[in-house]
Amino acid sequence: MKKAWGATVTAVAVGLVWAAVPGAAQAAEQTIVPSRDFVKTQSDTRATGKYEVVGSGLHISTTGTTSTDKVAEYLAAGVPLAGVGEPSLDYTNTAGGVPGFQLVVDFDADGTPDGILVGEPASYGNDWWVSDRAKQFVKDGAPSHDAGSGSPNHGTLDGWRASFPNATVQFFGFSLGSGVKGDGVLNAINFNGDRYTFSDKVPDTTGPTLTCAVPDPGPTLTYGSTAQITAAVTDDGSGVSAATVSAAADTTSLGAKKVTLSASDVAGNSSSTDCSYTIVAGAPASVTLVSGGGQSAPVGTAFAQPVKVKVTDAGGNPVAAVPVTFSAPASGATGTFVNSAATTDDDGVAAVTVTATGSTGTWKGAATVTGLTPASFSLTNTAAPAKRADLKVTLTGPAQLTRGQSGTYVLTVKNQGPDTAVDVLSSLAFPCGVSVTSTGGGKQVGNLVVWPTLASLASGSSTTYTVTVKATAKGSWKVAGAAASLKTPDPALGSNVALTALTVR
Ligand SMILES: [Ca+2]
Ligand SMILES: [Ca+2]
Ligand SMILES: [Ca+2]
Repeated sequence: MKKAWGATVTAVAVGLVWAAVPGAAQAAEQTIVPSRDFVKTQSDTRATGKYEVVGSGLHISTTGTTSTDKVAEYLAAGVPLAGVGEPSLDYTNTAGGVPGFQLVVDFDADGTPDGILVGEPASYGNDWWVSDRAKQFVKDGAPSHDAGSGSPNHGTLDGWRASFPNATVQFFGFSLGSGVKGDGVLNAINFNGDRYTFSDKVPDTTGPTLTCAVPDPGPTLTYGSTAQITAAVTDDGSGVSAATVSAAADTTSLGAKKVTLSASDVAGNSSSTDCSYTIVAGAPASVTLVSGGGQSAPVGTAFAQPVKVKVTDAGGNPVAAVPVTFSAPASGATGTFVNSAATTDDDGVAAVTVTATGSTGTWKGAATVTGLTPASFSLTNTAAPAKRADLKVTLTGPAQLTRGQSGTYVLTVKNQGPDTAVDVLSSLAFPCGVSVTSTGGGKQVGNLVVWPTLASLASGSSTTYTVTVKATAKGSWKVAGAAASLKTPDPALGSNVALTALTVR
């Protein structure tokens, strides 16, 4: 035995996970997969020894009688020696020697193996012996030291259990050799109440892997289209029963969706995954007027509400990001658009602001989407209301002058709106008791000063004229200032004249 028993049990015990280890009370059929379950750190199969799974058995053989003729393999146990019963090998011998049962035992329960109990019923019945390499306390504590067994230190398992009540079996297995030529089939190992047969296949206990054929969060599929959501199926165990699985996509409504796809492997394990996809609106199928038709607006002004049209697909779903071109008649009653090339929003709506232009009357505009019948809308241009400008005149000047004295008058004309006053004519009339000495740019006709027509006076603006006079005759007089637009009606003419009194002494 070349193995170091000091190898820690915990490191290798995980190599074999029993499907069900309820204890000897519930004996079970177990399967050993050598490639998975034989504990590699314990293996002592040498160069000219070999094993292979044949059916549910393990064919073992050695080719000669040298030291390399040995087949010895172990499985993790970790159970009390007290409970393992009478382990045995179910072996069909073809030729030569037969294997013995091997129990790697931690006799003092300190976690470290101390020796191997060997059972060779063909030679010694139910007598189990330990080799000379076992620890001294094991050999000393052997139930019997009588001759006639495999070594001087031996006994029945019950005897060993009585001597070492806390002993634990860390590994169990079999050994043929070394130096023994043999050939046969190990049909089964009976241990701890269970019967272990062999298989060269690791049992497949996990379902296949499904990979959605489309990445998260999924592809976009068109409303109303026919589409399959698929998943690729792989299984590195028993293999898949179908390479792909699929389900029809639900394209009857918009939005994010998912479908659960399931698949099975050959061993019957199944698994599933959620495949996500998103349904979006289809191609534009119609453009219709939403609002804004039927409005009226004076020529030159914007219609109060924008004209809105909606683009939908065949299912009536709004289609976003569709270019819409608005158009109006080239002449006559028509309109202009703030931006005639619009694009639908997420609600499928494109809107445009329209200004009435050209002549009065009802006209028809169109919203056009390539390939679709345009949506039309009617708008009415009404006559622009007359302009109005309320001019207000104020006049300042001296209330008294003595003969020979000069005075200054300031005429202020203010446009109180709302529109621009066009062609504003202003004048200032003086009594005969004064003579005009400076007209402030105006033209004098007798004692009347008239200024050149002012082309326009914007709403809120004002203009002033300054005239100087000299008193020439005693008396009480009035000075009158006036202004009027020759083109723009004034709704309050009373404010267009201003008078101020003058006494000359
Ligand atoms: Ca020990
Ligand atoms: Ca599988
Ligand atoms: Ca006025």
